[in-house]
Amino acid sequence: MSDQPITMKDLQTENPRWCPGCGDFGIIAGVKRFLVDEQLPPHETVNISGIGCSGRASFYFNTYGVHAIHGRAIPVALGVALARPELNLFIHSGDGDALSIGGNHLLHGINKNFNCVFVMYDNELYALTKNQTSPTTKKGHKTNTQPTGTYLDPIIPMAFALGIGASFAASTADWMPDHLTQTLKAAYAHKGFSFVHVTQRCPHFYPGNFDTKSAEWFSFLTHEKGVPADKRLKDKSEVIVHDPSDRDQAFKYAHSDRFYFGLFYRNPDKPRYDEILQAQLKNAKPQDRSTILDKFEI
Ligand SMILES: Cc1ncc(C[n+]2csc(CCOP(=O)(O)OP(=O)(O)O)c2C)c(N)n1
Ligand code: SF4
Ligand SMILES: [Mg+2]
Repeated sequence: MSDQPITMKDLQTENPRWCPGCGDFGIIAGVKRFLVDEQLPPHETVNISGIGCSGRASFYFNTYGVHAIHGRAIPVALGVALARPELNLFIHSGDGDALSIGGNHLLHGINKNFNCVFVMYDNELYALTKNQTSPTTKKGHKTNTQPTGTYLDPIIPMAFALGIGASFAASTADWMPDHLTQTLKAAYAHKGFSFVHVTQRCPHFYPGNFDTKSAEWFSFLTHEKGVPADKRLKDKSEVIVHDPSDRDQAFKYAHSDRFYFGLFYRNPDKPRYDEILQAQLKNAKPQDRSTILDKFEI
């Protein structure tokens, strides 16, 4: 601990083992930029990840962290949120990690609404296991598990999050550092489970999936209580004012074929499991263990 301001250098670790041009670099840089902007101390910050290329994220922050098992970052994070609510908690999870093996945990994490920033790295495939179909792979896209083309329409992560009742749901992309950091700022300011979907490039297995040179295929959702449009791209793409309390409209944007980046929805009033439990613990009277257990004697 020192009185010096926290810098990007303080958060650096070994060099990430990701391919050149991987969008994961942009995402962790955005999270680090946010930590520096907010001066969140590394010893009070925890980054928890699942498994995948994206799962390696927790290695690359000089903070506390857990590289959990596949799909299980959320229950590990819930433990941290309950035991150490004062810590700044970030979860990193890929599209496969979050929506396949971890789908069950994601739905309960969203429903429990415990306080964390959940960052979903969506490159629309399983990258670490070498180009396999994931729940977000586009229909018809050829992968190593469905070489004639992916059979089903993809699950839409934003529609899933809104459908489960997310109290905060926003979307951004790895190549928009300004927008990414602003989105994280809004996510962190929200108290509850902040679902942040990040469109992520995987140049190794899916080159050209997202056209980062043009801005015509997406729109920014902005509002005075939302996330401002990206500084660099706002004049090159459509900017729409969207009230983040309007869940019906948020669903319409989520279900559109067009991409929308920004704050879709926020509900500051959704009850929080962690808060409820903390309050109960605070008021609980100590009881003798055998008195409790004896009640269950048959
Ligand atoms: C229990 C378990 N099942 C399967 C795997 C194999 N596995 C490792 S990563 C992965 C998918 C990762 O995809 P995603 O979450 O999209 O991450 P990405 O690599 O694309 O960042 C799978 C199936 C595993 N490690 N553990
Ligand atoms: S395989 Fe794709 S997601 Fe994995 S490190 Fe390489 S570019 Fe990134
Ligand atoms: Mg993936």
